[in-house]
Amino acid sequence: MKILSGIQPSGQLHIGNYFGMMQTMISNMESSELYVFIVDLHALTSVHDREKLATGTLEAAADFLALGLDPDKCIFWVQSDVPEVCELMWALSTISPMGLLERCHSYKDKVAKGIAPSHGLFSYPVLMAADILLYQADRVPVGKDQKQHLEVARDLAIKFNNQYGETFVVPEPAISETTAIVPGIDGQKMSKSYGNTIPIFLEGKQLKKRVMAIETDATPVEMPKDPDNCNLYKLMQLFADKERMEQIHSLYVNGGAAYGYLKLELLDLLNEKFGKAREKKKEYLSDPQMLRAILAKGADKAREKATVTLDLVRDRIGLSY
Ligand code: AQP
Repeated sequence: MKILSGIQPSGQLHIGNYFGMMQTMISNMESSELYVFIVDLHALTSVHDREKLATGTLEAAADFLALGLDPDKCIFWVQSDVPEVCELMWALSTISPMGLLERCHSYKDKVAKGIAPSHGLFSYPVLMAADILLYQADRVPVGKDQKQHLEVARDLAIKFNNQYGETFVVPEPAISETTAIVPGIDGQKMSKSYGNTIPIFLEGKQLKKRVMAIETDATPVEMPKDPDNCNLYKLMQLFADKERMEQIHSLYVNGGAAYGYLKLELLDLLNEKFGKAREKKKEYLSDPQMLRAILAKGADKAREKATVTLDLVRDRIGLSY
């Protein structure tokens, strides 16, 4: 089984990225043929600062490795190091119905949030389809926000196969119900571009400030509260064990849940979960040459796979003469 997923180096990676995708990818390392990549070409749709993109790419790589990804047990690379993906994107663009792309809500959401409405942002789902189809992935673990983009990839694979003959594996999304949409500190989807994240690698006072800023309502401590409508409760669920969550649930429904106290508990749980990884990340970042070497080796492996698919595609569509 080939499992593939990518992450944008468009800002500090956050616990939504971790629970929505990174954790699943790392846990699949032993049992699958795993493809993990840093999608810097996608990040170009929102990051136009050279330094930010270049640094963000190395940082995202360090994040993944520090969290436990073993580059010897997967193919781990940077998207732009395998430019074959751009050629496949073009081929797919020529069969992508405008209506299909116009229905994608992520484009509209991002424009509404102030990201410039470029052609690149609009055609993001076609590049994502190329990412997936180039490596013939069977499954793609993503958060719920990417479900529609996965459907575009499936539609394009089916359309291409029908038009030119069996070529692509039709990929399946893998979305965990419990972590499908991790809320940000303001209750919207946690998102780098919304400024509402809890970054995985934030620490000390800055992390405390962010956790204490989680928005909650003004219900007094002793009054019952609705856990299903509480942002803090949803975040606690990601970290606390089952027994503690039962106690917290009872405090919510019967009264007695103190938001300030729970936030401090969440802070402890965050430090416990990510403390070691933070130290490891510093080690990786202290040796950027080693990071680059790991990524270059991964790109070589990825390109070998990409070339096989692209040769087949070129032949199917008439680009080999
Ligand atoms: N809040 C979230 N809950 C669950 N999963 C999430 N993901 C992102 N946010 C959440 C999943 O993380 C993976 C990598 O995402 P990405 O960085 O490539 O792009 P994104 O989904 O657009 O993430 P952001 O933080 O919202 O980035 P910006 O603001 O730059 O667009 C994906 O599988 C995603 O589903």
